[in-house]
Amino acid sequence: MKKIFSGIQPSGVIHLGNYLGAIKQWVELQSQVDEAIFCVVDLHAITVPQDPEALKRNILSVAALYLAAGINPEKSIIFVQSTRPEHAELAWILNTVTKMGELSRMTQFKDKSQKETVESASVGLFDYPVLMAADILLYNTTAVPVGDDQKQHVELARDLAMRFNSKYGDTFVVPEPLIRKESARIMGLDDPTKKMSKSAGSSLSYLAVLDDAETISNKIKRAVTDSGNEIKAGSDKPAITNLLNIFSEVTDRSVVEIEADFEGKNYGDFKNSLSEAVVSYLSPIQKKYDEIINDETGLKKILADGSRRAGEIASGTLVNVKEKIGLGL
Ligand code: ATP
Ligand code: LTN
Repeated sequence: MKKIFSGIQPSGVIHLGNYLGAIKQWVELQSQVDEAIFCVVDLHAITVPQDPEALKRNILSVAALYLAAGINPEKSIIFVQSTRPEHAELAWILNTVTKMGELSRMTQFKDKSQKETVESASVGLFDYPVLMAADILLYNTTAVPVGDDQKQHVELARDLAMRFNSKYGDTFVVPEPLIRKESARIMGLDDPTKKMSKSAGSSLSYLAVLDDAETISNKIKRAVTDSGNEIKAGSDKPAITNLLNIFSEVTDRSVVEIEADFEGKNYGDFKNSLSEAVVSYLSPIQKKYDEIINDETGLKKILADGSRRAGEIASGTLVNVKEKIGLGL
């Protein structure tokens, strides 16, 4: 049985990196597997400060985007993490088999706590990967489709599953990360050495999935380029390589074909075509998104149904886990 689970934090705008690195492959995968579960991980989002009103809006917005992208709620389960108590409960239990040293080595914690200091980072931020392991392990997940930056977290989930199994007997399925090479790491438009990110200092880093045509075209115009003027990918040309990758992803054509089209042309021509390609890729998604977000009752009904279906699986796992450990009466 193939079962996939993945999630995105409702902590701000969803950008093209999230979309191409995660959501795009979810849509393809949902029809190839036995079970697909996509979660809006709001408990993860609060590991850094969030405004309550904005968080509420962002939760619905991320869910609407899953649907607009083509996640089908009849095939897949879509739900909001905090509506299921099993996640926090299993995270607590997994905390007891997790080592401080393991969490100290997580690069996301190191990066994010550096923005403040380790002294003032929340314990939740430190514990973030354990909650993510709980998300994954509750659903007997076999594969976790994510971007490259989450590989280390999925490996921790594997280690915790194996450790628990050897301590208490076979309980958890050991999951694998599932990472698409082509779009594993979309880089920032303003700095091609850093991943495209919503929490980067500048909004020029990312193209948001909901950006309008003018914004997209302006951001692409201002995207940094490399020295020289050839439209060719290469390790010495990180900026143009990234733009070519994006072009390839949104048109489903190979980088080599696109390079051939732009032989002898300049960055200006290339950027104009790229803007058009991104706009025509995103506009049907944006149209669907508008319809879904304007039907809040319908959206909440889908999420309530997803939460109920998720609960049926998660509660079974948790009963089994507690039994193995000897918890309860
Ligand atoms: P932040 O920008 O605050 O670090 P984020 O943009 O990484 O957050 P997440 O909610 O942490 O957003 O990630 C959601 C999914 O998108 C994950 O599967 C992650 O691997 C993927 N992802 C995020 N950024 C990129 C990127 N630049 N390229 C490819 N995939 C990405
Ligand atoms: N940490 C992930 C979001 C996330 C997730 C998960 C992804 C939380 N729980 C479970 C896959 C499976 C991120 O994308 N930053």
